[in-house]
Amino acid sequence: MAGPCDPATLPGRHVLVVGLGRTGAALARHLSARGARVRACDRRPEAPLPEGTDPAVEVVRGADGPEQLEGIDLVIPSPGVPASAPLLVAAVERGIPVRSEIELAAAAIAAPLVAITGTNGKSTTTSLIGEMLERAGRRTFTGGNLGTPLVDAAAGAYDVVVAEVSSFQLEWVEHFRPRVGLLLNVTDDHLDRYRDFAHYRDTKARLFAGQDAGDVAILNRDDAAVMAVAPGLRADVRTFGSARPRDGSGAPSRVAYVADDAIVLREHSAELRFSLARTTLRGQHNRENLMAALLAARALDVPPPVLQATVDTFPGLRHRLETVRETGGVAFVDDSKGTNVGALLKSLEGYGDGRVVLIAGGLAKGGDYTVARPLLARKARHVVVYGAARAFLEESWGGAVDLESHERFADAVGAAIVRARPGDVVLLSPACASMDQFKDYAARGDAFAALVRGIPNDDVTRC
Ligand code: UMA
Repeated sequence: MAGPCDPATLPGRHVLVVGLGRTGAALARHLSARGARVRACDRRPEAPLPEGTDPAVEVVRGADGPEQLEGIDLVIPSPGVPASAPLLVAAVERGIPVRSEIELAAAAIAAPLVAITGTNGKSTTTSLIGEMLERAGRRTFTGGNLGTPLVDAAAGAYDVVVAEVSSFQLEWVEHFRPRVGLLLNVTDDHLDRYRDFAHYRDTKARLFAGQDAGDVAILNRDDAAVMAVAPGLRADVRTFGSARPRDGSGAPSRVAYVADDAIVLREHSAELRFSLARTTLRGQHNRENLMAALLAARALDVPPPVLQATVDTFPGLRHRLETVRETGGVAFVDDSKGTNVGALLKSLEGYGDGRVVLIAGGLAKGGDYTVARPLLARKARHVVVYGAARAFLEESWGGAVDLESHERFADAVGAAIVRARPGDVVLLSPACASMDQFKDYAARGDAFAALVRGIPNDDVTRC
């Protein structure tokens, strides 16, 4: 691979890593092990020094401005650092290359790479694909935005590498070339970071920019914003969607669709059927995740019996429509990972009309939340909003649904519990990020679970 991420060019190169979170720590390890001269900076004075950091790494805490560029010839920002950060703007102005962590990682990984992006469903689909490959006996790395930085895969002996990829990670890629790339869906998200929806979608589409004939691109046929990127692709396109494509519709020769209680994969003239009778993954969005994962695993020749076994037994992800308690006829469901309005819509669709008591709120990420009004009016009996976004949510949804507002998360959960009746679902599907009151979405989900596990058994049936 050409370019500044070529592993052969790293020894002696002066690299600046921006951010000392998970990505920064992994980058510092990777780069210093390959002979680069590393400076790692973080705006937080209290940023912890990652364990096992090579003493040769120059660590600067409490500063992430352009002055850090002195003597530097490659910059690798953490995903949380926006392109508008003064340091990155100055690097571009001075002609110092800026590259994403995933670009550096991919340049060092020899195994075939499967990369999954989309607004929602990435983590579930990534985990499903990883599980399918593991079951097929392949040594598999499963990570990326899911939690373990992709660059960590470079140090292991893997047959295949499966990575969840966020739009943030796609901002600074040029040669990133997954053998199999998946774009699951694109709806409003992160509009506090991007100029508009088109900017966000185009950033996601960069997943395919380095692909060529011989690579595979997997797209959602039912999502117009996804299909808009198809004409520019050089890879072999395969699609999934809810309905069987009509003959002569120009659909590719490999497609997935839903038929009765099964997913059908059409591979040229052959058809494979995967029963959905035993899966615990519910809802239309999970059918999409399953179809995408099946297409990806077939692109890597995983045998059908292994795929059916994974469909039958995959338990789903934590904080993603996870039932944390059922008592008094009420189910308490943690969907804390649903941090945008598209995720809320997909989650609501899985429940009966008028049966949901919804808890939503936290930090809104821009975009139009009024799109949820019709579905909320149908599915939700009551909505409790909380946190920094509560006035915005009240404005977006007020009048469409019975709604109350609380500043503190714990009060919002308490209010939802009081409203619940037998047959209801108390659903935490916040449509917002968590960081106004929590470290991350997982901490918010754990807080929800702790609160609802603390309810005495007969307390939710009294209303
Ligand atoms: N920092 C600066 N200057 C800045 C911004 C941040 O110095 O301008 C510092 C912060 O002080 C902090 C560090 O950078 O110390 C944090 O970097 P980071 O926010 O990039 O976080 P990491 O720990 O490196 O985690 C990142 C992803 N985080 C984000 O994209 C915000 C993790 O995804 C990912 O799991 C991890 O890399 C491994 O790949 C999380 C996420 O929320 C789950 N992702 C978003 C999403 O899924 O919607 C995109």
